[in-house]
Amino acid sequence: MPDVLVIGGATEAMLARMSEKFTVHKWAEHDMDWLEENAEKITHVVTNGHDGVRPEIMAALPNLQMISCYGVGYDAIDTTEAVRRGIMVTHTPGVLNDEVATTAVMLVLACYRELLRDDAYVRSGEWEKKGSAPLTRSLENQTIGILGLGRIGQAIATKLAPWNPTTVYHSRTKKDVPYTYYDNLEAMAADSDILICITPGGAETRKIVNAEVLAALGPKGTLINVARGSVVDETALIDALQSGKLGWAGLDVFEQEPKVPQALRDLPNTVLLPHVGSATVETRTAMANLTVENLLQHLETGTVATPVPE
Ligand code: NAP
Ligand code: 8YV
Repeated sequence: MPDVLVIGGATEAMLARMSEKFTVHKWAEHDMDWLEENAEKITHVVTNGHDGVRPEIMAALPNLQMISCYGVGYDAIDTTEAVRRGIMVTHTPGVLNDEVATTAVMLVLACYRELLRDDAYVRSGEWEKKGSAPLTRSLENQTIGILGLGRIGQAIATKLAPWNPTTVYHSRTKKDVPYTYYDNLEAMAADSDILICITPGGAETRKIVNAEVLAALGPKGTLINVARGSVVDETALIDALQSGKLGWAGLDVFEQEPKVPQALRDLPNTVLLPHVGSATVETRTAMANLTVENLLQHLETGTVATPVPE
């Protein structure tokens, strides 16, 4: 049987299906010494969007043919090197659009309607002592700027439509959609009440949401990040939230996951999630199935269902 190296969190169901066709090695149980001894036989890698494949691991595998990523974002995999070496890389586009969009909507609502503050108000007994909680903001008729109107960005726009927004977007290219296109992110932020980040991570989008973009979004503005932590300048974000230059932030992703700066945790105007955009049983099962199907199809036919565009 061929050998697959599993990096990161594959589910038991994934491991069981892979084991029918592969000898499975879990990276968590090994180290670089083991890898040197066993490198030649490993032809396939399964990983996730967070762990990717570290450059030294990819370099150590001379016969690597394929990397199957359990997630749509693959910024933690060096695709330039994969292309150079003829290594096929696959990911899981499409099957998680609705779930990640739901997470974005949940963060928007939690910020606008102060879900965490009001939940704490009930639990702490303040409601009984002080009476009604302070009023919140309505999500009706807001201008929503989407940074990255791809598969998930379009699902977010659709899911927010019942709140009657003016939807605008910035991406590299203009799309055939009924939303206004901005070729300048700062200009879009200035016109938006909510800025939702849903681009890929990586060098091209690194810190594109910078201090200027956050200032343009403004004291009444809300930043939502369900993309990658690298897309937002986290230091500038903390400064903007602390100083009141930015109103609220709902974040599913961070620069150094799972480390989240204490300053973000201390702020009352943040809602923080542990990178769970796609993390429901149903959606993770669909992602897991596609990850394993790509792996098995590559083994059996040399083709795959969902390669990365590169
Ligand atoms: P997609 O269909 O490829 O869409 C990506 C969008 O980003 C496209 O509209 C693209 O613009 C735009 N974009 C790329 N580079 C840009 C740049 N430099 N400036 C402005 N816009 C840029 O991808 P998707 O399936 O929607 O997924 C998007 C990302 O969401 C993933 O890569 C991943 O990082 C993140 N994600 C997060 C979670 C989570 O758990 N929080 C879950 C899933 C995905 P063009 O169309 O013009 O090229
Ligand atoms: C996963 C993601 O959390 O698909 C992505 O890009 O960020 C998430 O769906 C990630 O792949 C880890 O499994």
